[in-house]
Amino acid sequence: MQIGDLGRVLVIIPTYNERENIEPIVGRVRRAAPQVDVLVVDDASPDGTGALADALAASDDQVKVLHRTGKDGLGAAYIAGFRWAFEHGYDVLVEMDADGSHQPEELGRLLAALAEADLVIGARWVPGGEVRNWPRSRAVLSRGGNAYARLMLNVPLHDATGGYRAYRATALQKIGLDGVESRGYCFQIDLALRAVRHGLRVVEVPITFVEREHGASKMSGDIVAEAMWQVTRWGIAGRLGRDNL
Ligand SMILES: Nc1nc2c(ncn2[C@@H]2O[C@H](COP(=O)(O)OP(=O)(O)O)[C@@H](O)[C@H]2O)c(=O)[nH]1
Ligand SMILES: [Mg+2]
Repeated sequence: MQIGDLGRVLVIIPTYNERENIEPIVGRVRRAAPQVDVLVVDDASPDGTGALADALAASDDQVKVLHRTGKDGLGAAYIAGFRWAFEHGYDVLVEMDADGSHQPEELGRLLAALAEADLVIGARWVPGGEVRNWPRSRAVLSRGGNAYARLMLNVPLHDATGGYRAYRATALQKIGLDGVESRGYCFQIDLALRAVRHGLRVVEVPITFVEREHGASKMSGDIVAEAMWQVTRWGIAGRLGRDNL
């Protein structure tokens, strides 16, 4: 559905074992932004999240579900969701976690900022941004990771790992998704870097990130290692003038 001049907006929610969260999050999006459609991208969650999403879709035309065959990482799930959105003619693609960390009530502010941008990142580590209920270790990891990415990649961003975002479809088409190989959370850094390198307008808007109350985080050592390794690689390639992102 149309929002102002932005066109048709789709909120993409990737899920893996989010049984307790899926209904509340979809409900909150539908209430906070009734014009916006929702696509749940489920990686065959063993806990039955996919079936719950199907039930929501059955009673609401504005909710859709994309089922994938197995757990394949956040980046891969988003790319599948983006391609679905292109096929279905959406103009704005929003990334949102299922666990309530990204508050649907803040979506209006992200979309408003998109009037003057190609990519809006909901940012925690900017003035006005906030994180609730994170252990100190997780905050240190996120701040440290962002500081490292900013330094290595020379991008003017404070939350390149942030996953609450709004993209113009044209921006993603310009970036091109075919060469994106990041599977885990470094997907977010990857796309932010590509957006900056392509000369797109990237804007950070402060958000309040609220740690999940139900279910478990899928963050792992492998995901952190992939991100560290990739940022280092891109950083060195960039300094040598060889990052063809
Ligand atoms: N489809 C899909 N979703 C995933 C995968 N890994 C994580 N997610 C979802 O991505 C979002 C963020 O993951 P979460 O575990 O909350 O990470 P954290 O917030 O960094 O601790 C949640 O909605 C997860 O269900 C995956 O491999 N496939
Ligand atoms: Mg989370």
